[in-house]
Amino acid sequence: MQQLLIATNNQGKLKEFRDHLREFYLLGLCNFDKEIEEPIENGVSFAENSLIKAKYYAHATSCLTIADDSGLCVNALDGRPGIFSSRYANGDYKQAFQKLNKELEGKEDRSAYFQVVLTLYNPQNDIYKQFNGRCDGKILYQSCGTGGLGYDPLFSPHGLDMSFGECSLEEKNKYDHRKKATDKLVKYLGEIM
Ligand code: ITT
Repeated sequence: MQQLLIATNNQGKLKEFRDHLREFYLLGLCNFDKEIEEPIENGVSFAENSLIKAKYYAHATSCLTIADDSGLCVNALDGRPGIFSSRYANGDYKQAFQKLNKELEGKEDRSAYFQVVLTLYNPQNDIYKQFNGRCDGKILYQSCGTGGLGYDPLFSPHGLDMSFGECSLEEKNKYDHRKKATDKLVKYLGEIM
């Protein structure tokens, strides 16, 4: 069974990856005895930050590694918070939802999308490959549900009449950006292995 390191400190993401990659033997950062310091994400795009994380953790662990960089892009805010989604919330999503709704006050366009770039990195030869996923939808006026991760209770994808925070993981997977990207990754691994 192919072993893969899922390099994230976000437990919600890790849970989703575990669901998407059931046919692989997955390691998390918690499987390593020594604590690995986090890399500095100073890229200017999802692709750059995703590569920074994957390369860093692949070399720190010598494992074939998957990392992602993802975020919520709001069209009326010129794509913000985007790559700063995690920092925009700073661990307090209740406050982030209020901040986002305040910024959207008076704006008719509430369309938004989740974007992810996933990087598979091989530390033996420094070869990597990236996979994209996107999920379009809208920002709700109030937080709905408590499930999912991050901005899920404030986001409803096109075609679903509820927020990601209200639906099951199985339902979220029908629309999810990370699921779309991991499906491409699984197809790629199937072709090369
Ligand atoms: P790692 O870097 O350790 O993976 P992180 O949470 O800092 O963890 P990112 O830098 O990729 O990860 O930040 C992505 C943020 O975007 C994340 O913290 C959430 O706030 C948000 N996000 C990404 N995917 C999401 C999803 O499916 N549902 C809700 N929010 C999501």
